[in-house]
Amino acid sequence: MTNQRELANAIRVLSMDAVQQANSGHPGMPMGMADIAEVLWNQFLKHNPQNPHWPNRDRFILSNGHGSMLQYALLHLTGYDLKLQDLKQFRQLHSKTPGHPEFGITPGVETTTGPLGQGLAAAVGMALAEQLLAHTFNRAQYSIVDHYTYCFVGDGCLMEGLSHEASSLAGTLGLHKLIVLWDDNGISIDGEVQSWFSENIPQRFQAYNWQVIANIDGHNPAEVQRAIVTARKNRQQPTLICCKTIIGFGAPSTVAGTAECHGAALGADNVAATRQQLNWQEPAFVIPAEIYQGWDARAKGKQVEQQWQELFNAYAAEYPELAAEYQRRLTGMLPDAWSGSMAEFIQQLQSKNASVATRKASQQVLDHITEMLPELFGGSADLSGSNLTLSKDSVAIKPGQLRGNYMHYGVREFAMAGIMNGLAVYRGFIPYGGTFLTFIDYARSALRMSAIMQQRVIYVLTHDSIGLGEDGPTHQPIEHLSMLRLTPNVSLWRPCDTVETAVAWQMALERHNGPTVLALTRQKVAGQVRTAEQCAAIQRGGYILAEGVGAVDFGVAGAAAGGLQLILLATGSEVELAMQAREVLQQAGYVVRVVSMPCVDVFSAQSVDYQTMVLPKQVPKIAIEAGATGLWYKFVGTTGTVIGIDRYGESAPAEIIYQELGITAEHIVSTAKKLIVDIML
Ligand SMILES: Cc1ncc(C[n+]2csc(CCOP(=O)(O)OP(=O)(O)O)c2C)c(N)n1
Ligand SMILES: [Mg+2]
Repeated sequence: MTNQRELANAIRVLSMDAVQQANSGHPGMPMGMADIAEVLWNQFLKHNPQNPHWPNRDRFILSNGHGSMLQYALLHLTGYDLKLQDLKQFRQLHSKTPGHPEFGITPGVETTTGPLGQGLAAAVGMALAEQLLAHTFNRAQYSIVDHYTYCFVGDGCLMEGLSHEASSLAGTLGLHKLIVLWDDNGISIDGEVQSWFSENIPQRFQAYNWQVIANIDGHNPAEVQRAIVTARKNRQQPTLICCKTIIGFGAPSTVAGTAECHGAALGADNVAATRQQLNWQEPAFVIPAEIYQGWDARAKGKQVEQQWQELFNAYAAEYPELAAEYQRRLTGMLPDAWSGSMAEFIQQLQSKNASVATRKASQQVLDHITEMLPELFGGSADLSGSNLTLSKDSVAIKPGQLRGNYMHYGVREFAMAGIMNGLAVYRGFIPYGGTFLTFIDYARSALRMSAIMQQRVIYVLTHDSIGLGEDGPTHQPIEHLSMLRLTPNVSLWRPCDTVETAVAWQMALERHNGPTVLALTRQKVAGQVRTAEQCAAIQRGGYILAEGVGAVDFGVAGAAAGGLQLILLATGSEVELAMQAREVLQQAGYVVRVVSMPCVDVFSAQSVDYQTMVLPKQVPKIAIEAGATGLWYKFVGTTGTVIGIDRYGESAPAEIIYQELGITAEHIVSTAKKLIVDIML
């Protein structure tokens, strides 16, 4: 029989050897948390290594993701499809063992972690997802959704402000199946943390309404085991287990307990000394059969999944509709009625052609879709009335009442985004959350994680320009639209009216490989007239909204030859200005086309033929957007002009700021005349 320490030592040697082989990585944390991980995984974690997607598995999140070798060792040892060969490829190109755990790359990795604190926020999202699904789908005798979410955090995670935001929400909502284990090793990269991290963590978490189990020796399996038992018994609060550990446990005392072993290979001598100290006989990457046996979780995993499957089959027999809906939710497919209903709705909006703010239009969309899409889970960072994220069918969750489809996140943009990531990777939900566009900066790193993980998270970002008016430069986004467009995998829509807003929502919901930002106006914008063909073309991201009168249609790319003199290219609230300017220019005898481009990334993915039909190369162009100008030169070229804003805004009524910064129809007209004359010269 192997003892628990020997099982844990397998993690230690695999971690130090993989880091040594890569000459890169973090051995200290896996060596320090190995005993805790051994207890959790061998005695508590409910999972099936042969099916990492089994929906009722416990979730395990390594928020201190730099210790990735801990997770890889666990996955390998318990029988996931992660071979020794994969561990030997630690941190190498295209391996299944990247530097930090990455969602979608390694079986068993639930979410990407590495930016400290974000794993904890995602874990809160997953624990919330579990409760929400349980409330929707469980029936008497049938707890088909019933599992724990375990999360490892380091000092760094708890230093990050995000841990405050996320833990505060978890405590307030009483997410009792969330169990967090803190690696209290007193060390971070710069050394001993007492000079920069000295608050009383147990008291801090008690103040959040957590159960705190303090002073656990993280190298004493019996203590850790008892703490987890206590944690699981709590029906009201999440639990923090504070585990005192020694970073690099097992390594020589010159290294263990110091920042030395945080993020560098131990070195051949120290690796050899550690082997001796741990009494580990085998060479690198050799694990004795009895150690594998002690870890192998496949038989038990298969059995627990099978038991659950039997329960689910009985449930499906008694509640066939619920079971089918549960399965639909997990696949992420929209309901059958979806596309027909949306097409009809968009037609109606076009025929009404109302002039409303696009944030209001967005709310109209939500009123139409929320009942139809129970997977929608909305929220706002305390700006529900401004973002207009509440629909007539929204039900806000509250402590003790986790039945609902909306969350008041409070003023916690970062946690909102991090929690939405947790909900999205969990599956069964399409999270959307609102704040002002400018405050996406607070959530930026979590939005980047939605993008890296290609998750369907919808950011409803209102007050999208100086058009918000009096609140002034701190609230007026300038560089944000460009920043978001530059972020890979993010799709950004800046619709100009109700119809484009509805299409933007449709595209966001039907997108399965990344987050979408909806940039919406605070102020009213004019409804635009469209033919059915133009309505359909919105889905291409950019389209001809108004053709130059007098232009002869010579077919694709022939418009320039047909007398078209200028293209005004605009997005969102500036489309209306472009239309006004076109009117004046047409009256003066110029032949001017207006192109509306609500979504640059979708337009850029169209065929070259389509793109050049909409924006023929030879025709001079002016792009107009109330934001940073740089990116628009890609479309207008060196001969074109961009009317935008490359400075901070002002506090004043919106019309006055538009005047002051030259975002007006008059300025477009004068710029256009000058451009046409210059080109003729
Ligand atoms: C947001 C963020 N900032 C900085 C880093 C770089 N970083 C990685 S680990 C670490 C120290 C973390 O300390 P701790 O959690 O105590 O880890 P330990 O040294 O105990 O393993 C830092 C600063 C990061 N990964 N994420
Ligand atoms: Mg530490």
